[in-house]
Amino acid sequence: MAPGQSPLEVLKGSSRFLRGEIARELAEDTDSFSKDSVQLLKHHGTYQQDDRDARQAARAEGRPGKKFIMMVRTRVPGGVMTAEQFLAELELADLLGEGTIRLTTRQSIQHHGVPKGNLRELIRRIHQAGLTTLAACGDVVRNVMACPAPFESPLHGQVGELCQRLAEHFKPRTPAYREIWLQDATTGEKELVSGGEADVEPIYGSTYLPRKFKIAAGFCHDNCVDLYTHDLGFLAVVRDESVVGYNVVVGGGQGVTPSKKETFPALGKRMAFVTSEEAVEVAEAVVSVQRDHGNREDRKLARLKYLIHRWGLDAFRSEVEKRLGRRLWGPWDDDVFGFDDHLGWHAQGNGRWFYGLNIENGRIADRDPVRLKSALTQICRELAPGIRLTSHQSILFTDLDDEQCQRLTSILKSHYVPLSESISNARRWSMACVAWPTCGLAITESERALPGLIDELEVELAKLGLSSEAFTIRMTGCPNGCARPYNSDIGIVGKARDKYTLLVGGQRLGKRLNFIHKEMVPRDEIVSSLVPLFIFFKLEREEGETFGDFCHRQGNERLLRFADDYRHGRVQQ
Ligand code: SRM
Ligand code: SF4
Repeated sequence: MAPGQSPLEVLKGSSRFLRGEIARELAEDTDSFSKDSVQLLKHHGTYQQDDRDARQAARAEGRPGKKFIMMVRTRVPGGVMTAEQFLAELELADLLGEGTIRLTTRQSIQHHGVPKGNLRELIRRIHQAGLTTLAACGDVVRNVMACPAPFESPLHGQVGELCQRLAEHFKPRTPAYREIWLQDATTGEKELVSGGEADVEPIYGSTYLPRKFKIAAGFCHDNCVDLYTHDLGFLAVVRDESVVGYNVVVGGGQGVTPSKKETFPALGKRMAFVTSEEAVEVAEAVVSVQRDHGNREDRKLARLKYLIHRWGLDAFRSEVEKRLGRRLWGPWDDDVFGFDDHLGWHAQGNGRWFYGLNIENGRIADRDPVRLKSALTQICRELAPGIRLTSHQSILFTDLDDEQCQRLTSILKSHYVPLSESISNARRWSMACVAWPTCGLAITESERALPGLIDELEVELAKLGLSSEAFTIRMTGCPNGCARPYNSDIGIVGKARDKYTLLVGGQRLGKRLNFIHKEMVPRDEIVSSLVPLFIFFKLEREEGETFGDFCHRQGNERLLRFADDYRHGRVQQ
């Protein structure tokens, strides 16, 4: 191990391809894992957390200590699943988790509150359902995203197929996963043994990547995967209803560490055009440059965006070309120009229909009176539709015939689930990350706070006659950016206890970063801070201008000045 490498690099390198002491600690009758195992476990798709509500309550009663729980993430490439698989996840939540599941911003599924003693059984059963948690987290290529819309079109077929090829190509090869989680169940062996498959990671090597790595494939007319926020994006170039190749976009990322000045959110840069046949080979070349040159000393500066920032795009592309042994074409002019959340009813093009149901912040639970989990369970059991998860934490039910369409609506209604077409635009286009109480990095509430803020905002927008405006609101409990708040029309980012940074000026299209409007806004002043901006928008917008575009055109100085005038009664409406 070269000097100056971070302790995690040493740990990965000596872990025997992610085995470490996980198997031994799993067999122990304890409620938690050692620090080293916690790090390695991420690559197996699970995080050790502690229930921060329970910790606070215990402290209040003078009982220090943590209530350890595990989060388990299933990776679902392109969000494509069967009803049977989805049903399995729902049932496992009751059996081995805390009774809810959560759809993520990357088309995956999370269980929370899993006791250590249930972990192995949960992962084993997820595998039995034909799914996996391997590489859902950790320093590897994470869940590969693609537009989930099931249209019967060659375009969607081609992009979906690339997504699956990429996911398969970058899947870790370590036998550790099978040994630790599956082996005794599948072979009857009592002891967890190593061996069998060879210990080889052809792409990753023994230290895997310097950091997480995110890939998406999407369309110009529909950037629903938020392509510019990824380390690597494949933007389909379409001619005559067929994908002729992809513009390759590199170096996007959202996370920021305020205490580390060198960190920043970045949009990906357009690097090259590749044919469909070349795409996986080029992806491997890009990943290998990051593997060999990404920062392994400081994890806060280890994402691909920092390597590209350090080298410049030209030097980065040259290194990729060197590995490919040929020059790459420059990107074509094609770029994103549309965005679809796929909610509501759509004809698939084969006589069937799909319905996109908005799941507020991705949480699937039964909460009086809305029995969402029961409704989805019944839909899967009775109608067995195809399932697709969206990058907006929502779900599509696919392949429905006319009769099933009616039945689906009636099941949702009888469980008091709000239909996508009945919710406000503000709610429909919003996302919040998990944050409190499970996320150990959360500074503020997010998932539990956003619904209430939207309630308030809906009232204000209705008063202004702006309810039909469509803009993205994305909230996170810390600056890591898990709900992608830095390119949305409105970003609300946890900064200090119950205080948020308010950002504006991004766009639904996802091709522009927003800017900080105000720092340290208390939660109960977020909506009142937005109201003057919406009034300004109403008074001075140009025809067809969106809220984000308006804020961008005005700039923060003018926004602040107007807000000040409004507060001092100097604005006539
Ligand atoms: Fe994330 C860490 C949840 C998408 C940037 N993210 C975490 C952890 C695991 C906290 C931790 O490290 O202890 C969170 C677990 C919370 C919990 O209790 O479940 C967490 N991230 C999530 C999810 C579940 C948010 C959601 O509400 O859906 C998303 C799971 C995606 C998936 O299925 O794979 C999720 N995270 C994202 C995204 C959005 C995306 O990928 O499209 C980002 C911004 C894009 C990016 O990566 O730049 C994101 N998460 C981070 C970061 C900052 C990374 C950085 O480069 O600085 C962290 C912290 C870290 O890695 O050290 C983080
Ligand atoms: Fe946790 Fe921060 Fe990610 Fe929210 S943005 S889930 S608080 S790491």
